[in-house]
Amino acid sequence: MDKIKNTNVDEINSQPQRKRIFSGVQPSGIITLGNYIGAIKNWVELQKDYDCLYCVVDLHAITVRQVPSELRRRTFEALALYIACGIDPEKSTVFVQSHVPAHAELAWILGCYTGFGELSRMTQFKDKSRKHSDNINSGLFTYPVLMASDILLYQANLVPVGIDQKQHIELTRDVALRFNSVYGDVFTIPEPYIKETGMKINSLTDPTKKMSKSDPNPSSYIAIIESRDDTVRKIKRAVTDSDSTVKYAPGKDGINNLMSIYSCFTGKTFDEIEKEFDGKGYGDFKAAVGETCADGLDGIRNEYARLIKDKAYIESVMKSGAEKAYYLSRKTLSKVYRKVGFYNV
Ligand code: ATP
Ligand code: LTN
Repeated sequence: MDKIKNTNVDEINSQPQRKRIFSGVQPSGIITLGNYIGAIKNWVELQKDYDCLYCVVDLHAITVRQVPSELRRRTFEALALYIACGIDPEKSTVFVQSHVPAHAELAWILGCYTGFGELSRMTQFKDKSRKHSDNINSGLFTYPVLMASDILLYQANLVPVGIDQKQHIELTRDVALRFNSVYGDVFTIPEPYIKETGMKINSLTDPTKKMSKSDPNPSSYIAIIESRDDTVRKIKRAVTDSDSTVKYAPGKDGINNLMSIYSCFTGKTFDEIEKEFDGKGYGDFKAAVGETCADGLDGIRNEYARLIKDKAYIESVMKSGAEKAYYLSRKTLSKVYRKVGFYNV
């Protein structure tokens, strides 16, 4: 059995048991406004009331072919960006998935409790298989099992994500319930945490599709760390319909999307936004959304520019995060090993 490294175990054990949160983003591209609004912004708010683990899920990222040097760089940048967005490594555990071997170990076991049929129904698998028809690998198929392992390993109660991940969390619950029904109460059954506004930010070039960091067209997304000018310009050019009244309505995907973005930064309701832009055209509205969005990201961008130069600090966060996560993960994994009947010496 592995030994616990430098982690201050007493400190971890003495912390009062708060409800636990786990979430992650893949270092598969530059983190977008969709990732920020749908996930990371909520992570920041949840830190004050929960015991949070936030992970850069690099094992998931290789389900799609990655350039190794870019994956390494993006992993580092993603972790720096978590901190720049307001994740406080003193409060939350921030780490890289491949630094904690139990994720892959538990995934093997849970794979033996997950149906082929269940995995075949996952819409993300179907979408990604269509997009990467030259590389439909088994990791892409079992991706949700690894995600279930991430969550169940830490006995997470809540998982803050965008709406696209809801199906994976439902599968996680099903697998955990199945495992528990055989072996007793091993896993906490997690709930998704999905905010109504911002749960799906759409592409700026095709507003019927989700904004995605692996989209080959950079005009389709706002990267959190791009320049202010790029943000304002991309929003100005965002695809909208031929109408000109700022109104949230079915079929007006482009405007609905910009209204959601505006609402997330200003806290205004759709009614309030409609009133604010009554009698004004799309041009005025897009300019306001662009400026508001750029203003909202300014602080993160400045902090990121400072942090990214501090390699020693980012690596120290990675290391201590991995040590804490390692300790917690071992607790669950050794229980699972015992329950399924693995021989222990
Ligand atoms: P990829 O393009 O590589 O599939 P992605 O941009 O879709 O990546 P993920 O790493 O899969 O991002 O997702 C990280 C988190 O961000 C998840 O909680 C996911 O639900 C959320 N998220 C991703 N895109 C959006 C979006 N457009 N709107 C809201 N939430 C999103
Ligand atoms: N599959 C998620 C990323 C992810 C995740 C997780 C999110 C991997 N493991 C655990 C929450 C909890 C995605 O957004 N594609």
